[in-house]
Amino acid sequence: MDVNIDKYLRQDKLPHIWCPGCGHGTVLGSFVRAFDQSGLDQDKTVVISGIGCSGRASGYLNFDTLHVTHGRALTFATGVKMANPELNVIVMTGDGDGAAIGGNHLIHSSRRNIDITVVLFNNNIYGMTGGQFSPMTPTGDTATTSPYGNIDQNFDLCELAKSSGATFVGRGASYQPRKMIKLMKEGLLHKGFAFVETLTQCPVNYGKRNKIGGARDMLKWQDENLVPAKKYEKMDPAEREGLISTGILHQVVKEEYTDKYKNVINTVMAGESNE
Ligand SMILES: Cc1ncc(C[n+]2csc(CCOP(=O)(O)OP(=O)(O)O)c2C)c(N)n1
Ligand code: SF4
Repeated sequence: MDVNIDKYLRQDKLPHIWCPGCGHGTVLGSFVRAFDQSGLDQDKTVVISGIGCSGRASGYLNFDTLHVTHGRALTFATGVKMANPELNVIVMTGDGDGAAIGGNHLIHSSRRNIDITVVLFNNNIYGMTGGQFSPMTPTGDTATTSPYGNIDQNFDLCELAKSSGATFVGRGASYQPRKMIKLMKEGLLHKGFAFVETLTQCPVNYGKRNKIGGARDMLKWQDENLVPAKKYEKMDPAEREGLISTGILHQVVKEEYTDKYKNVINTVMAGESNE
């Protein structure tokens, strides 16, 4: 059963600025459906984004939203969650916003296991500023800042979040919106730091430049290279070459940060001392 998404979108902010064929709309559409299925209260939810094509997502969403400085969505989100732990706090970020300038915040938010859900739009490039390489641009790929091929090694962001302490880690893709909705719903309902990477195509600044083609070819590429996590785990390393695992990649229960902080406040209020 589909959902009427109108109540989740600010109609006066439409039409959106995303290019025809961009995958960002699919990620946003998946998010509102996941949110609807989660049963969370729209009026007790804050969505925060940085700057970038991905950062526009908060502007289109009919929630309490903050559109903040480039790379700092997680720092603002941490402040909101610490000020009122009862709120559902969601961050929408790009691979440049969240993994380059904001990469440090991603590591430390994971480490704290603070109860925030991150949706990271990974289009392998800086879309909004015209196609500079990001930490997610694969080695050898072309960008305006790497006309002879990117010499950096790209991250596996899910591995980074997991090893930093995130307690929910998953990867979805614009080719598989139904799976992405399910994944995002699980991430929203998880208590602790939930990191959801979404693979989204930027045909304008990444696909064409790297000879993958337009939106259709980029989705076909996803179709040919995505593997469900359970199947991926059973494959030997040589078979995995070039393939990308999707679905829930990691989920554990661990004490959440604002709960720990509440304990500190209670200790202080009770006049107890550790000294
Ligand atoms: C402090 C600062 N540095 C750089 C910029 C310029 N800038 C705006 S958006 C952006 C990159 C956005 O890329 P990404 O986060 O991958 O999102 P996309 O546009 O690809 O969705 C940059 C570098 C800025 N606004 N502020
Ligand atoms: S530049 Fe790329 S990421 Fe930005 S709206 Fe266009 S297709 Fe999407």
